[in-house]
Amino acid sequence: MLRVLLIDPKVNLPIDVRSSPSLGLAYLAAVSEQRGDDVRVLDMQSHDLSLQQVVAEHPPDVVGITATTVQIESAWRVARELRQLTEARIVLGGPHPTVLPAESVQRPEVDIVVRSEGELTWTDLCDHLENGQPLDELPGITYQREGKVIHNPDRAVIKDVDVLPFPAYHLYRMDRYSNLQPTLDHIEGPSYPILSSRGRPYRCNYCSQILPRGWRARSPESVVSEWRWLVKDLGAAEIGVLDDSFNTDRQPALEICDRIIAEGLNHVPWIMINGIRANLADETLLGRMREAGCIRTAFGVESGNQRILDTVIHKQLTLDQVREAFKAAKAVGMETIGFFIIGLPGETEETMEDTIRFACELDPVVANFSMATPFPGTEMYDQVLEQGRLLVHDWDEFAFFENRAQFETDEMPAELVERKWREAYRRFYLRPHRVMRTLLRKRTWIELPRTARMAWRTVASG
Ligand code: B12
Repeated sequence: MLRVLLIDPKVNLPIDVRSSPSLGLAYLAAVSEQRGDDVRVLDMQSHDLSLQQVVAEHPPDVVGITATTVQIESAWRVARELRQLTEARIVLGGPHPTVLPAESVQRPEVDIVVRSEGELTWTDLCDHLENGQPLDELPGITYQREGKVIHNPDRAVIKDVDVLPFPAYHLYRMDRYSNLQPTLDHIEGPSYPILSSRGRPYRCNYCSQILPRGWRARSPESVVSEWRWLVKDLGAAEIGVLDDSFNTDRQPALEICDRIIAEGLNHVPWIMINGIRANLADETLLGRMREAGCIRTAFGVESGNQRILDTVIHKQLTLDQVREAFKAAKAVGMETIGFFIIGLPGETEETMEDTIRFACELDPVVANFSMATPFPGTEMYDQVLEQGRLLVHDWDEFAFFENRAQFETDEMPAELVERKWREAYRRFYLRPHRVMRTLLRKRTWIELPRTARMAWRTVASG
């Protein structure tokens, strides 16, 4: 038994990231408890406890810190502070350290990086640390030995994801979270995330992927038993499906919906947070999802220009398929969210214009325009280093809802991308029927001060 502390460091972003607990850490906490460890989770986003307080109450043997790119500097700060407070081994994991493990282990405040999927490596690592075994045979980690960075071989992914325990939400203060999409809904009661599959069969050039290509679905029985637990035992008032590709295979997706309906769990609303594949979203599937309680789905549209979709981001999607999917979702009474990217490498003013027009044509409830962000480890990152100029230098700035373009090329200056991005928001949201629709949503009034602040930031920065 080890005393384990798992930390989700703070990140400064204009969006609300206190929506729900980090699923990755909740899974790690669950497997650690299964191993017999005494686990504590600290979500620095939503808890105001100091590290001193937590370490004093729960002196850890090992600390695990999660980090995306925009969170990594904060993760290092936390690790530095912990170094002063405890002798515990400090381990980093998550999207950023997975792609740049050496960068973290070369820092004196970090001992080990766990790369990619974490559950098996984490429990194996805890076994090794507890028994004082050497780390050289342990797959999936990077560490330093005698001043040299050692990358042990990769660990194979978990083939049967059904074997994992349910995430350890009892270690979270659920009252500290808002609901999953607080600008759209006001839901009394806790919101929980769920993951029905891991990975994705497609590989778009902008997408940060830490798992090898491939898609592993849980069985519908396993997914629905977790769903039942969330609704009946934990009192979920809302569920957010976080899959990268929920509808890669429509048969299990349909079966999940059928079981939710058959068990009468469909009174609890759920939303697809991360987008489903538009080319696989027909009216039958969407209708069944709606019947099972899904009130809203996102689609990763990215661009309104077919050349950009085909040759730049390899999206394997046609604009007509996207049109059909939005039509089908609206036909079954589901709300839609569209994710769009402005300023992809190779874009021109015309292609960005196509994206703005396409967003207006599709007319989702929410259009999310992000400026293209080249995350390390992606094809886009390499492309930008080769053909363009990176304009941001701190990892803190790799967030795509800021007002600044993060790179430019000779053909696509930052000023143009920033102008089209602001234009996208103005033109999408300031259409008269949009303004009416926004005003008619009950939630709008509760959110008005915050929305006004965001809108002012966008417009004033022009
Ligand atoms: C849901 C989600 C969100 C939610 C988070 C809700 C929440 N409370 O968790 C919201 C909407 C708030 C969000 C926000 C953002 N997100 Co987000 N999000 C996701 C999404 C779709 C799922 C995350 C998830 O739960 N995965 C499932 C769990 C099981 O996997 P995991 O988190 O990776 O954890 C596993 C491993 O990474 C590892 N691991 C993780 N941490 C640790 C720590 C230790 C110690 C160890 C040993 C192992 C380990 O083990 C875990 C279990 O296997 C991912 C895409 C994806 N498929 O992962 C993007 C993703 C994580 N998000 C991304 C981004 C960019 C953002 C934003 C920065 C967007 C922005 N505004 O600019 C923000 C900031 C988030 C932040 N905290 O820094 C990127 C990160 C890329 C990068 N290199 O940084 C991803 C990968 C999407 C992508 N493909 O590009 N996001």
